[in-house]
Amino acid sequence: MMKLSDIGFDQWFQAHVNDLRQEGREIARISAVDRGSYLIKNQTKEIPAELAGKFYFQVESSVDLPCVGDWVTVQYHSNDTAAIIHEVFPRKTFLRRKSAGEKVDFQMIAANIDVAFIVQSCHFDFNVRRMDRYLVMAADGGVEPIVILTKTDLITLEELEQKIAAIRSSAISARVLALSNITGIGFDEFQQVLVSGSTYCLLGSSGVGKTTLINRLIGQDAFDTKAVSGTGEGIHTTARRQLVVLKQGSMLIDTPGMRELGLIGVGEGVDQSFQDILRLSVDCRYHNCGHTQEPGCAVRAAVISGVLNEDRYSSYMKLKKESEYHELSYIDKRKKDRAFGRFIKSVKKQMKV
Ligand SMILES: Nc1nc2c(ncn2[C@@H]2O[C@H](COP(=O)(O)OP(=O)(O)OP(=O)(O)O)[C@@H](O)[C@H]2O)c(=O)[nH]1
Ligand SMILES: [Mg+2]
Ligand SMILES: [Zn+2]
Repeated sequence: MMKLSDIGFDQWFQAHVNDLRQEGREIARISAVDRGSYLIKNQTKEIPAELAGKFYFQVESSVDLPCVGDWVTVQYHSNDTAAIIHEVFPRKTFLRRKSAGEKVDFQMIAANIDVAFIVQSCHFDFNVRRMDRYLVMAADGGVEPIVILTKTDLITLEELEQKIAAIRSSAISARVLALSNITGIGFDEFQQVLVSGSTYCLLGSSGVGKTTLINRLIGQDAFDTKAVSGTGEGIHTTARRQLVVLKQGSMLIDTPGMRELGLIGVGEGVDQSFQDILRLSVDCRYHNCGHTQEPGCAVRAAVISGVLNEDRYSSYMKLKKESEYHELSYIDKRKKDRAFGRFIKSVKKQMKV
């Protein structure tokens, strides 16, 4: 029989068991999340699970809800064919991004990940600035990143070398693996990275070959993949986040392709999508021009002369404000969290005495 440690439960989590576990509750890991429905995994099986009622009124942020990779306490019912999720263990590491919309919040992608594979296709998808954002995301959650370049069969060796040089020249120090799911070149090196008992997460745009990579590891077409359109744009084939246990003992989480950059980090996403305005702003008189009433503003001038569409200008201003607001509020929130953490620590200390 498998042990919980075979699916990643270690001393770090063990240390929290006494705080969390109550009579009649068992430990399990979230293995799939599809909107509101969950699958959990334990030593013997994978079964559906639901959230305990308290989640619906206690949770303040979506970050407090279980996500794939989380360790939880559960209560089994219906002859152990279903379960209720009660508590979420603290997260050793995590991957998250900013939620879409105006609220200051984050969306969890996966928890308790040892290594994040940042997957980009050599064809169409390759973009070092986007790679940076994923690297920031991994660093934010304490996850080691490894870059994987797929579809090397579609470019020449020389082109591949140029891409790797581009990564290195922008000071990215993460390990870079290149492979083709079609020819299998580079696949052995990728497999050697996988350590039994460790958990990996595949991140990257739609259509880069994340699911194909998993299918290749499993040795069969267990999960759906779909051809990308002529422009190289993916169509979001994978809809849910799912943890797969490989025969050799490591765990791999597949995620749906992420749509756009702006949602990953904080702030810069807007400038990425408004390169035209960014280029215009180079000619603003002041370096820190806000593009509203400042004298010599090249962006305003472009709106007035009709070079820049008024709607595009206002959409840019709106998004810019929103992302700056998010950035500031988030920094505030973090400060408060840290202050609260110190408070809890001091209370605990006093209790020990
Ligand atoms: N030429 C080539 N095609 C590949 C390679 N890897 C994957 N593909 C193809 O790319 C398409 C998309 O692959 P998927 O595995 O569905 O991509 P994904 O990253 O899982 O996409 P989402 O689930 O939408 O996030 C499929 O048609 C694959 O056959 C590769 O190394 N070379
Ligand atoms: Mg997929
Ligand atoms: Zn300006």
